[in-house]
Amino acid sequence: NPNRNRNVTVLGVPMDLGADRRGVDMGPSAIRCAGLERRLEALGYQVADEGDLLVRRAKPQPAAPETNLKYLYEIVRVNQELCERVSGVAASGRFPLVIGGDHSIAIGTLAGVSRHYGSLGVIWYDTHGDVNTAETSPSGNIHGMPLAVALGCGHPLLTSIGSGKAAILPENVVIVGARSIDPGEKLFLKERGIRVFTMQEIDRLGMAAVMEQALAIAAKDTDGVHLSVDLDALDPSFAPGVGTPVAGGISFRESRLAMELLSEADVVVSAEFVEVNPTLDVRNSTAKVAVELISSLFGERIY
Ligand code: NNH
Ligand code: MN
Ligand code: MN
Ligand code: MN
Repeated sequence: NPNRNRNVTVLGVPMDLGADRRGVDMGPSAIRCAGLERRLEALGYQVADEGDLLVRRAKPQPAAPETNLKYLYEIVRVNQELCERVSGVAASGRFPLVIGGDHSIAIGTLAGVSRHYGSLGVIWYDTHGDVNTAETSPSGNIHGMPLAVALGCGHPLLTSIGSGKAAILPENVVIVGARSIDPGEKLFLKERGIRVFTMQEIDRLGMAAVMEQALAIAAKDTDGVHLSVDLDALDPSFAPGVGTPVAGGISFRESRLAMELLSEADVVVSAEFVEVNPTLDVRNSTAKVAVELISSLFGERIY
């Protein structure tokens, strides 16, 4: 059976303070409604859904003083709690599956998971680089920053979550599906030599070859791989319910293949699926896609 760890703990994080569009806080509910627990149980997993973390519904706040970071303090508070929760799940030997919520929650997930691995690889499946800092961000939205924070760069209140040292190293990180990278992000990624698989490479090489290379990087000399799936990596025709859709994305078939290849590789030790926004969705189709992809990641096969 593809996933060695048969015990999965689901944590929902109804966070929408890191994104510009409200409503992504309903993502965890939509993913549960699409049958997450039932599907994992049908695959033989023991699933413990621990429900949602509390996210305080802040009224629009000005950015934190002397920064442009929107809702910084509540995002810090929630990610500190998420870090402890994820760390507890990993410590108990269970697989942490985090459902969002906007991508700012990856800060807490990675801080928590990385405590338990000397060296953790990351596959960041996203349209965007998410390596902005206060200096480069065009929006001040923290969901555009979590990968930078995990690499140790960003506001000190964010980078000090968890151990206070960087959760991951640039040589163990890959981005898959990129088609919208801000100018400052390009510099950040190039300076650190982070491998970015753009849509062009997925088109030229095919998803199978891209995932093979991505795995070679993320799993090389690491003790495990964290998978971070931003549903906006998929083309908006397959995943319309996201806050920042960008045309020319990954297909559903390619995404399922990617998850199946990850399942076969048997190196993923934690995962998050984020940015499902039911207020922008069509009949919960994006949440359903998330559940299909999670099922493939956990070993579901057509035949
Ligand atoms: N790069 C933009 C920003 O930082 C958009 C980020 N939006 C995302 N990231 N959905 O995955 O504001
Ligand atoms: Mn049950
Ligand atoms: Mn994105
Ligand atoms: Mn993202």
